[in-house]
Amino acid sequence: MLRTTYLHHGWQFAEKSWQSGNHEIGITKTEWLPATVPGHVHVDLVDNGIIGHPFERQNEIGCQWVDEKDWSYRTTFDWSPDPELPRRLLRFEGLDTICQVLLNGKLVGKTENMFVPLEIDVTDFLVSGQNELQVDFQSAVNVGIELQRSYLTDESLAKDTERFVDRSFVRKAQYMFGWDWGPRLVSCGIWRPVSIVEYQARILDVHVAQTHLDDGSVQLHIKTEVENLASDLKVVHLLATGGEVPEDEPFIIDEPELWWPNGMGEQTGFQILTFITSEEDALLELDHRETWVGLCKVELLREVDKWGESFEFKVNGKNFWARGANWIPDHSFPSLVTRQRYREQLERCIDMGFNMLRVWGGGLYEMDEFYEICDELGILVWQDFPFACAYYPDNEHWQEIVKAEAATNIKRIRNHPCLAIWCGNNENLEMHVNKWGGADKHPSRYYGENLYDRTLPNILAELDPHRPYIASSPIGNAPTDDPKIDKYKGPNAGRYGDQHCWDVWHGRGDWKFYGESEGRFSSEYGFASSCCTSLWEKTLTEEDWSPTSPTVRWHDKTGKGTDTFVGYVKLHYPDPVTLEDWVYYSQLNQRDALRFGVEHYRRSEYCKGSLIWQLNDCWPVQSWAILDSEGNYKALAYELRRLHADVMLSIVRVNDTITVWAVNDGIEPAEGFVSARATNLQTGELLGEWETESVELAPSERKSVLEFSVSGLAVPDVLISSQGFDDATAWSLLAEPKAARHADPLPILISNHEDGLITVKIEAPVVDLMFTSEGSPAPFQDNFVTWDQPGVYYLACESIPDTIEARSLSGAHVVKKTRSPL
Ligand code: BMA
Repeated sequence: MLRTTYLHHGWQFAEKSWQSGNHEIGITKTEWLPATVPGHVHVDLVDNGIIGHPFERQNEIGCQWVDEKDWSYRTTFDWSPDPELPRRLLRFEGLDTICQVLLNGKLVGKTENMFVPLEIDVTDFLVSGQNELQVDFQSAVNVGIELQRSYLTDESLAKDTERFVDRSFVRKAQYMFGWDWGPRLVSCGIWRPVSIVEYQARILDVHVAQTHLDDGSVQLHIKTEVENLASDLKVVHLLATGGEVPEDEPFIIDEPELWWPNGMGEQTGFQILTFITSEEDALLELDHRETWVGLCKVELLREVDKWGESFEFKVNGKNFWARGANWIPDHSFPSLVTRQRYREQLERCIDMGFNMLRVWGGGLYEMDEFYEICDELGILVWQDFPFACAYYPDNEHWQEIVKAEAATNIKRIRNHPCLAIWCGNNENLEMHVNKWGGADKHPSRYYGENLYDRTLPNILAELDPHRPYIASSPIGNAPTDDPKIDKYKGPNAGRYGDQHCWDVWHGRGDWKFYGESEGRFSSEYGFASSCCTSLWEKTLTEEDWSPTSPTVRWHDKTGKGTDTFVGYVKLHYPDPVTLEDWVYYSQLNQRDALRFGVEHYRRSEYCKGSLIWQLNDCWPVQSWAILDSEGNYKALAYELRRLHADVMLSIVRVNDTITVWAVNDGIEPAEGFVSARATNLQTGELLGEWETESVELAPSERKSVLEFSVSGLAVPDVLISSQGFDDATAWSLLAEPKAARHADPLPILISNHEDGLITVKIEAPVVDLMFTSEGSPAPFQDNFVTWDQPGVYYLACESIPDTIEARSLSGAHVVKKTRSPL
């Protein structure tokens, strides 16, 4: 049986120039110090007390030197030969990035690609007894600069060619070089497991290809790649439920149970176990692999129609409204993302009603665990290839590199039913067409095009031919002369293909401009806010505790100065004086922005999906993320459950007229009544009430169901709320939150109602009542709640924390806990 022995013990690391006696005194000398593998050099430097944690205060600046140095890692391990297992590999699942590997002092391998495992045949290099293993990393920054220089020279391009940057020349997660939400921590390290693999024969790949036939049946075709399969050995595939299935011979599953994304059905699947065994002895097992198969077919419709060009997904023959967000790498040092962390993050996505995530091109091909959990939970994955916001070298040499990288990762991911679509890159086409930063310094051609238009589609045609592929996002074939198209140009134009709507935030600013987006599928749009207070507590010291302190500003990479960022919030909310104000108001403004945006897209007759920028953060920062880097819910996260529900209500106000819309993006029709009421914000007094007749909504139907006038009502005093169907709700103030006249912040009584439920008693209406416990969102099912009547309310909760703080738009509330029933 194949044996894997992990080599994760006894590692040490040191700065390389020190070993050769060339160190710069006072800056770079470190001795051989204990290291963690898998890991990253910054983490080892923190653990050894050499640098402060780069996430804290402004330590990021102080550790930039780390990336300009070369680093070595070494360990020893004992090994003795096993004649039953004559083949011996040293397998690195991931090396970050440019390095050479020495075994017992001999150079045995090299790599320059973080995304591809390195396997080295060490049969001739291992010695019986103690072995010495060393990995020498070269600075990715220095190598990138050198490669960039020579490539630009060879191509006769100017040194300062726009967006043809050093990172384009290193096959390493691009966000590590710094992004507009992430620190620049380029780093290096043995970032994935390392092992000695010993075997006689082994399985390299199992591909379970699916063809969905018109009669509803599914044809499966299993093909296995093996190494060293002697003539007396064979490959066998068994269903976990019993029975054998053939190798390289198509077979049909009649009446299959299909795999569906969240909200459309079950995530059904089955396990196929593949063995290398012997012709004579069926119990002999030389290697095995498990493949989880879910039967699912995703299509992407991009058809010319009366509005322009569609962009709509279909799963198992059914059109659906895609809802979710963009996933960035979940940590600045991706070796630290555990299976548990993936699970927590992805379960949060389900809680927020997602059915799709886009793995963005400035990051990674994620680890197997990510796709496994997406399979299990029903989250479709839009997978970008890792190229973003830059030109890339694309001559034959680079085409070969990208081909090999893509092939490895396509094979690794393609069996997952969650995988919906491949995309060549993030925004590179749009960058080239719209000449970001000004036309003069752009190269005349679209460098990288060979990769996205030739290398990637060719290798996909070979290895994963049935999955949709787009060459870039955004993409769309808008005519250049249609005056009706929104202000975006080229691939980002409205009404043609998907859109990244950055007119809001980067362009004209305020979120009201979402109302002008004509996206057929909004694959990126977002509004930034602060992380939660408890995360600031881990990041700042007392002197930093203000919304405009240099450290708080450092943890904002959005490219907007304080005045603009705070200004966006102040358009709607009061002046944030304290950091706590800033957390609260900026998160509410983000919530309002995406409420407005998601509702706009869901009311649209032609938009078929929304992927918010961005789900997560890789460090403590103010960004567009829905969850801060500790996974804390920002205000928007709670609201997304409502915004992503199949049946959603949306309140639209134009002058004195209120229209309530109802939208059904579920697979079942909906029927019910919709009502609305206007109440006084200070007292809860009823000012008006309206109701529909019974309303029917077919799947995919959206329409206005109720219209009424609020003329004569005192705008600052009014809250409009609406409810309908089973449990759809919506609310809106008539005034801007900063201009509304709220009740005074009266004390709030909280009592334990029964296990898992608390009662909350309020004496006056509350708007956006936020419960926290020591700065983190309180462990209540709902938060940022709005209740338009004084009274007693129930909240599901995991536990009642010892301390509870509460604030609403009225101000801070005194919270009194009582044991008596309310
Ligand atoms: C788009 C993304 C990211 C970026 C975001 C916010 O360009 O693809 O590159 O972080 O907008 O600016």
